[in-house]
Amino acid sequence: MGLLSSKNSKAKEAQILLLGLDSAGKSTLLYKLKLDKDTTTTPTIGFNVEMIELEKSLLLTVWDVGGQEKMRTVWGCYCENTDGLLYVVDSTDKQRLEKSRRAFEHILKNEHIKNIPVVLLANKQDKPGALTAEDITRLFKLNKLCSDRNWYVQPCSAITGKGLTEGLRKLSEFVKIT
Ligand SMILES: Nc1nc2c(ncn2[C@@H]2O[C@H](COP(=O)(O)OP(=O)(O)OP(=O)(O)O)[C@@H](O)[C@H]2O)c(=O)[nH]1
Ligand SMILES: [Mg+2]
Repeated sequence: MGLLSSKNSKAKEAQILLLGLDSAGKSTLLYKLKLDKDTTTTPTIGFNVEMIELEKSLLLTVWDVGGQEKMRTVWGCYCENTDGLLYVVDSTDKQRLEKSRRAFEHILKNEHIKNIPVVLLANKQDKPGALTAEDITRLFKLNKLCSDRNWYVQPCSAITGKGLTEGLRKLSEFVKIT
C-alpha cells in the first residue's frame, strides 16, 4: 500500500504531502532539505514539488501546497495517492494554533489520506517561546485525532535545519510499514 511504484528494481517512490497554515515554514524547510541552504521564500500560490532521496532505497516526492486561506480550500485535491503527510506548525504562532489544529483535523477527514501516517513538524524551535512537541501533542489532541494511524511530533527549525531529516526519516519508516 504505502509504496506506490518502482522506478527501478531498487528505489521505491513515495508521495509526501506537505501542508500547514501560511507562513508555517513549509517552503523554507523543503528547500533546506533539498538544497541544504537558506532560501528566501514568497508565499506559495499553487505548489512546489521536489524529489528528495533520503536513502538509496526510497525516493520521496514532496508536494508543498500553499497554506493561505484560499489555498486551504484546494488541499483536498492533492490528497489522492499520498503515502504520508507532513504537517507543519509554527510553534510560536500561538494565536493561530487553534486555526492550524482545525485545518489539520479537517484534512485528516479526507478519504484519500485515511489511515496514512502523519509527522507533525513543530517548526521554528530556534525562536524564543516556541511551544514544545509535548505542548503541541496536547493542544492538538493528537492521541485522539490520530488514533487511527501512525503519528509522531518532531520539533524542528527550517532555518537551522535541526530536526528536519529526523522528521522525514520517521515518516519514511511509517510509510514503509503502512
Ligand atoms: N525563525 C524561523 N523562521 C522561519 C522558520 N521557518 C520558516 N521561517 C520563516 O517564516 C516565513 C514563512 O516561511 P515559508 O516557508 O514561506 O512559509 P510557508 O509555510 O511556505 O507559507 P505559504 O507558502 O504561504 O503556505 C519566512 O520568513 C521564513 O524565513 C524557522 O524554523 N525559524
Ligand atoms: Mg510556501
